[in-house]
Amino acid sequence: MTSELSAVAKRLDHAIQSATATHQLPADQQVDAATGYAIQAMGVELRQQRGERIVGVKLGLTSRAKMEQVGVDEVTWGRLTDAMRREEGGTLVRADFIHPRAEPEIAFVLGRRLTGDVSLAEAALAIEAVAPAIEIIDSRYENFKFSLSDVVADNSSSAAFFIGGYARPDTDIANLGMVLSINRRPREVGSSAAILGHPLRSLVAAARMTARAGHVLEPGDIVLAGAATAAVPLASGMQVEAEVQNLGRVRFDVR
Ligand code: 0L1
Ligand code: MG
Repeated sequence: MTSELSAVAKRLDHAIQSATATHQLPADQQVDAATGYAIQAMGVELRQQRGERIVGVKLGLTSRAKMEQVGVDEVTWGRLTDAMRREEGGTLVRADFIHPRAEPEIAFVLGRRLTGDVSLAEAALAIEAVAPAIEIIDSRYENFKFSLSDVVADNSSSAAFFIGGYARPDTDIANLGMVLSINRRPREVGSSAAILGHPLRSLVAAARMTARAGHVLEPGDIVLAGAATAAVPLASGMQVEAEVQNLGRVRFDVR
């Protein structure tokens, strides 16, 4: 069984490295979500063997708009590595990805360890800074089609991320306007309240869900809280910008 899971992890890792889509697990070989997370851990281990370092986690499918876009209705999480982080204002090379999409998010940076069942107040106290962010998702599956366990195995589609300037940890993030613009025109508009009702709930969920897999959120870790809107497919030549009210902007160009 372990060797079969490891083969799936290797196949997904090859899809990442070669920027070519692969197939979902066939219907009669589908696994449960816990097994999906085991495959995810094996895949991230392959990245670590190449020298990548885990720098945080992302929460996925935290808004109704996102769940409807892909037809999966459970919150998921994935691991972020240093190699996935891109410089704010920089360039994303389209050819490095299969069918990338961008989505506007809020990022937390932790100032202290956060793990297990924590309250909203404990989560708030663990935040060192908040920032506007863009996550690049790039399902490794053909046609962006997957089940819950497929997407979990695929590190919740995470491919890259950009983080803007940091704001104070006590910034009110309950209901901030979030706009994703392409070539300076708004394409997706939402509110941070669409992220589980309040982005802080994502942090609580991150502490709880990661602990279940034995993963602890440490000081300095980044937590991407999830998108407020549907994700936008990217093409070469696009200028992409996310603006989060009171937090500021983050942008990049697609080459
Ligand atoms: O970050 C996200 O919400 C994406 C989670 C996985 C589903 C997708 O690929 O859209
Ligand atoms: Mg996301």
